[in-house]
Amino acid sequence: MKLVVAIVHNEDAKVLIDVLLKHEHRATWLHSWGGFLKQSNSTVIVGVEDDKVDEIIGHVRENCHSRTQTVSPIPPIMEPGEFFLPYPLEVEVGGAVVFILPIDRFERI
Ligand code: 2BA
Repeated sequence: MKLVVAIVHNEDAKVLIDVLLKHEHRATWLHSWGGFLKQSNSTVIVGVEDDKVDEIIGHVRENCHSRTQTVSPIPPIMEPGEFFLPYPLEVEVGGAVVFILPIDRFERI
């Protein structure tokens, strides 16, 4: 068994969860926070049999889309007389960042 951990855009998480449930998978939606952008994102975790992992990744691929986001850099600590012209920086986020972890043991109690 594997744990698929997918970090996705908030707007894609609901659609992804709906698709997973429609295909009779169980999933958990965690609200998370990107370390670089300091913006909210979503972590979807799915425990599945090994032979279902590719299907789950297929659903993620179909339903999670990349986006360009603009970040305003934090001004550095300035010495008197120094100049800093902040300019927005564009980064491409996602479609999804996916980790696949082995599960030693699974129990529903
Ligand atoms: P954030 O950390 O907020 O990163 C958002 C996007 O900013 C990243 O998109 C990437 O394009 C860019 N970025 C991140 N760190 C950077 C850096 N040091 N320098 C330049 N650009 C940087 P994605 O790679 O698609 O990542 C989307 C979100 O997935 C991340 O949000 C983070 O929450 C998670 N993530 C990505 N890689 C991870 C990893 N190795 N471990 C844990 N979480 C990860």
